[in-house]
Amino acid sequence: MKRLILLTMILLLLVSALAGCSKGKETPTAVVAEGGLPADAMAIAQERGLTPADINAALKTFVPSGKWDDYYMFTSGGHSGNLIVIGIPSMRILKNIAVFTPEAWQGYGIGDLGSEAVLDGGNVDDVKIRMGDSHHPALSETAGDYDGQWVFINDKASARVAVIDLRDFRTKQIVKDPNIISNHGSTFVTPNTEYVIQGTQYAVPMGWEYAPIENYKEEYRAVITLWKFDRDKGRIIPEESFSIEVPPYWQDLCDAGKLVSEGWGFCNSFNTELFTGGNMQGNPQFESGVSQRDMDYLHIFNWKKAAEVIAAGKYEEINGMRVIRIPTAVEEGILYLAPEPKSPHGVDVTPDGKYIVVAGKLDPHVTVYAMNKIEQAIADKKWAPDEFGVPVLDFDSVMLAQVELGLGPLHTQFDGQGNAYTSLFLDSALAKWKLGGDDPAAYALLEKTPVQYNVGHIAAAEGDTVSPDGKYLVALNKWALDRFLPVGPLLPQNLQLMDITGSPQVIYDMAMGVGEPHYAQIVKADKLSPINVYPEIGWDPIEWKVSEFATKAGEERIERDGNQVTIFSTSIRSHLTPDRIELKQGDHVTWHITNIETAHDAVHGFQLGGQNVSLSIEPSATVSFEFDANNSGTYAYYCTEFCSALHLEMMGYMLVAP
Ligand code: K7E
Ligand code: CUA
Repeated sequence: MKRLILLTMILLLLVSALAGCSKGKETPTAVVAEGGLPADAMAIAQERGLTPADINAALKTFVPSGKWDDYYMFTSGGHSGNLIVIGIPSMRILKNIAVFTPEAWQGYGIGDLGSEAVLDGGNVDDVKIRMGDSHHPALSETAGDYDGQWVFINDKASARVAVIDLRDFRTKQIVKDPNIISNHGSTFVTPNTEYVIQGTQYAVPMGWEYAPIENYKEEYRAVITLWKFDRDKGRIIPEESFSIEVPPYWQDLCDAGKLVSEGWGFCNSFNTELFTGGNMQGNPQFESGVSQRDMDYLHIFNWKKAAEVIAAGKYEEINGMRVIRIPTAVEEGILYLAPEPKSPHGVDVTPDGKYIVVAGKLDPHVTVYAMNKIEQAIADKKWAPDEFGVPVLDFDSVMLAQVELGLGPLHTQFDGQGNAYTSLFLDSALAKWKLGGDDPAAYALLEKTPVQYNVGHIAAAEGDTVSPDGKYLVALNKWALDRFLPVGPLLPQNLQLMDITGSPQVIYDMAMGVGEPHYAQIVKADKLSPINVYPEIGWDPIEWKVSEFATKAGEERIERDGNQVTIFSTSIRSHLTPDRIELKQGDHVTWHITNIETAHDAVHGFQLGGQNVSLSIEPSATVSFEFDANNSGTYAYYCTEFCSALHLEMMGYMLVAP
């Protein structure tokens, strides 16, 4: 065993030395050549009980101090309502981007008026929603490839979609679908980010109006919404967006077609039984009530045609959203269904856009549909209507292949080398299988790799593009059990990094104690070009222009108009100006702070004791907040980022006279 370890070490060091040759001066080459095998390496491996496989994994994932990762992974934070940025292969958390839930470090939704306005965009009726259940991030694409400019994510709980700008990794917009109360098949972008796709989860009457549950079939509906994205504005434009009404099946995941299937979108569904619960009224539980039929329906929709139908005015405006009703969608050839085995969960389009892979939770197979077969079946009118008049395409005419993988197949990813990978929730395994093109007999299961445990989504490097990278895949596991030091009954998630260059192998377990990741996307790091400092002093990060409240050094002031007080402040290492604020009880205060620094990383934070305010004032940004000085007293405000040796002195007094 010892000799095996030693041999592996030498081999690996040689390999890494050789690999280093091409990279120029600061490579391990010199170190290894001059010093040979580090004398203590063996001892360390022995002392820590590392196997050759462990050493291998360590060398593959270790990113030395000061070096950067090769990929960014954007993973949903689930019911933390956030989006988490992780470096691959190190699996270091780089940022937890606040999206649907306020977060104090980023000064998001805790006083800052810019982010409060973003959050207010997602309010439901008169309820200020300050949480979310984020599921599926989608990076913006150009020609079916991630372009590194924007990322979108949905909130399942309240049917909302957020826009995050990758110049500064901040949430810029939240929109609320006016007709549904929960979504799930979102977000997925069309190949040039013309639209952000959002599908309903649980059907409700349009606008979630009240209607007796007995009227489910007649009154409850779902929609597939195509949110129009304007790249120049960096915003979703609700007035240019539209929905396609669909039957009240519970739509689940969606994906956009690409290349040969560009213009089409796909969403699967369950509860085609139209079951409505009632376990206290003697009915079965939901879980069995929605799983009675052998087949549910894959929804196949043509968003390009739908956009033309909208332009031709064939829609109804419902709660401010243009909606193509079911009969119009059928008449115009926008909407079709295809049977899919038992309660499917994931639907994923292959990189070439030719095949659509559906995985059924209660069926051990993945089912592969071919786009050319779908188009042929539509042309040949091989269909029969469902009970809502939507054409259901003949299963055998559109289905190309079924591959038995194991128990609980959920989600599928691709490596760009002809292989597909599907998560097996019940088996706690990753199945690697071969895509067979147009030949059904060529599809085959290759191997299964255990993961720990109960894997949900998986994400492969550049996995949803027209040209996946292969190399890495991350298993986003739902259970962690015994994998980490115990931290009480609420456990971290286990994100497992896998090397998929050969036989898939787990090379890193990452505990993520932030929120349940559902889906993630992994993008080449060099595709992003984030800024270090906002472009001009006084920048409004949300409006992306100089704020009208920008304050220059020397222009700091306190203005009073009756009981309306406006404060124009600046921050610079190591003082806040003004550092003394005199108020009267009952004043309404609007306070603008400009960070007049342009230095990289010279962030100042701001908290005001006794008020619910936490700001992050990044270099050159202007941030505003307001409050009522209802209580007299003496308060301290200070910078919360340890920005300099004299950071503790970066404070001020706010006096509120009775
Ligand atoms: Cu958790 Cu895509 Cu919402 Cu599957 S979803 S696991
Ligand atoms: Cu600014 Cu501490």
